[in-house]
Amino acid sequence: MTDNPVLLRIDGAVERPLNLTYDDLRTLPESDHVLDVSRFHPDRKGDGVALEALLRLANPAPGANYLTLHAGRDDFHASIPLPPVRDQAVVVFRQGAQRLGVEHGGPIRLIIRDPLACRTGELDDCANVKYLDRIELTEGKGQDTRPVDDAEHAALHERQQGETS
Ligand SMILES: Nc1nc2c(c(=O)[nH]1)N[C@H]1C(S)=C(S)[C@@H](COP(=O)(O)O)O[C@H]1N2
Ligand SMILES: [Mo]
Repeated sequence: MTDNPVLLRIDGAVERPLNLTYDDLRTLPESDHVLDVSRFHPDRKGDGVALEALLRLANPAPGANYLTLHAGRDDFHASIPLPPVRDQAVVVFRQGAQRLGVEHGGPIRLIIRDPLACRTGELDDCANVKYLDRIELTEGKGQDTRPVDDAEHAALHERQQGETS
């Protein structure tokens, strides 16, 4: 199954952990799909599914109140409160009929429809995690490696040079 690997795992405080492949995402009901995230963010590309649709399948435990977004590729992690992000986030995985390229943060990227500016709150642009491979539900805040000050933030963006900025 090398051409259809697991791209995204949803685990932690959920009733039903999920291991999602490209085809699993692609074949979700049409009403779960969110087309063309450039409508929310002019510089960002792709089509996805509503985070809420995946959470509905995984069924978070009653006490789960944070969601930690993990990117193994560059060891980047953001932990954000669940209630405000639930109906705001889109899990982007394709661009039309193509898989989402790494230059757009693929194979999976989270996009918050209306993020705050960087480091102004929990649901900021820095939480739009690229190369997302795991969403972990927790009781209380989890791992978060987002930059905490201007210098760290500038250094991070410098390291990401060559990607979309
Ligand atoms: N995996 C991963 N996702 C990430 C980052 C990162 O360094 N690694 N940087 C974050 C930050 S600080 C910002 S502001 C946005 C930048 O997204 P862009 O490259 O599409 O502009 O991605 C966020 N997602
Ligand atoms: Mo950022």
